[in-house]
Amino acid sequence: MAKTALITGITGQDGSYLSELLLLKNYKVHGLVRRVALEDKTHRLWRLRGILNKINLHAASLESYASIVKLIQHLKPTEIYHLGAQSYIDYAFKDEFSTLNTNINGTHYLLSAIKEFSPKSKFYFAASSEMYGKVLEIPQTEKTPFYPRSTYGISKVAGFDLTRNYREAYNLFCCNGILFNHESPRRGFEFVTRKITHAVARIKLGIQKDLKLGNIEAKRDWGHAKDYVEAMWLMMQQKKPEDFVICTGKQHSVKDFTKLAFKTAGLDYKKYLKIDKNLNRPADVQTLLGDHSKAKKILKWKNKHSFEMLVKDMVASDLEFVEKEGY
Ligand code: NDP
Ligand code: GDR
Repeated sequence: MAKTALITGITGQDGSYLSELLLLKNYKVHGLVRRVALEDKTHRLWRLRGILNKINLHAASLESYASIVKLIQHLKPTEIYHLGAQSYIDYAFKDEFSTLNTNINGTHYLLSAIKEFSPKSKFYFAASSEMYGKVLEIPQTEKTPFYPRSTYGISKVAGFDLTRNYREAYNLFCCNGILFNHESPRRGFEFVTRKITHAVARIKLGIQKDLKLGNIEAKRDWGHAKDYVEAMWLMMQQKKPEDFVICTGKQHSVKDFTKLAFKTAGLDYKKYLKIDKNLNRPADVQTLLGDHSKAKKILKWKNKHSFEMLVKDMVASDLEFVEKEGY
């Protein structure tokens, strides 16, 4: 019988790639979406447009236990991938309360509903390298203590602990993927990599003059989202639920990304980059670098895309996008 997967956050970057991967593996794919998404498919479901007739979308809310219970009771999915979250860190500083409410309660509601109504469902939680925040060790592994620097990071630590606790207390199959930054042509425009590649394309095509960025010295371990959704699936196929760091083990600064993105389009970043201090965060994460030895050993996972391949993919895609859409 075909496996069934329920994905929260299916409209996002990772949700769309994961859906495509699971469809290739013959899963029946279901997604939890906000009701408004079904009313405005062109804008809100753009990442899913190629597979809309192959997946099932259900209107529900991460803020409503009742709506989650109804869905879990009805579907009793083989696997649940919980990717839905307020994931933008600048916004977490602007609205701490909704970030904490959605991210912590959403995770708790799902776990509680699984325990009560579908204890055989496997559960994946989208934890994050943001949990390491002001890093206490370099590189970061599954054993590195957390020191979050935003309500987003705090909400992910809470989700991580809830997931681990439900695994230990109720013997459920629950695992945490501690994923480092991963990007793609489907990245939201508010995140720095997409902001850069979109601006590069607009500058190249003469519709933007410069690019304003905040902290360009921040360093990240950037991978490609296509590789990272494979790791999520692999975690769910193990005999034993465990937590894994997923990263490339290579680090670059925002400035490095900018330089390479402009160079890929045949431009010199120095002519266009402007620093805007208003874009700095009240508390930023200055450096992140992961160690994926455990994933390599147990999941046999490693990233296929290099940093250079990622930048090239995003710039090429944005040049095509801007040329076609004109914005
Ligand atoms: P996106 O921001 O692209 O997608 C977030 C998803 O969550 C969207 O589908 C969004 O739906 C949904 N969502 C947000 N708020 C709510 C809500 N109140 N109710 C229901 N759904 C909601 O994120 P990514 O795909 O990049 O990331 C997926 C997950 O992985 C997130 O949990 C993120 O925090 C985490 N993560 C991401 C990393 C990365 O580098 N990309 C690294 C580590 C962790 P809608 O379209 O309706 O807004
Ligand atoms: P991050 O990603 O905060 O790491 O969270 P983001 O791309 O937003 O920022 C990365 C770094 O770039 C610096 N920066 C800017 N960032 C943005 N967005 N816009 C700017 O103009 C700008 N200028 C400099 C930031 O200060 C920061 O240091 C992402 C999200 O996907 C989370 O959900 C996920 O958990 C983590 O990655 C891992």
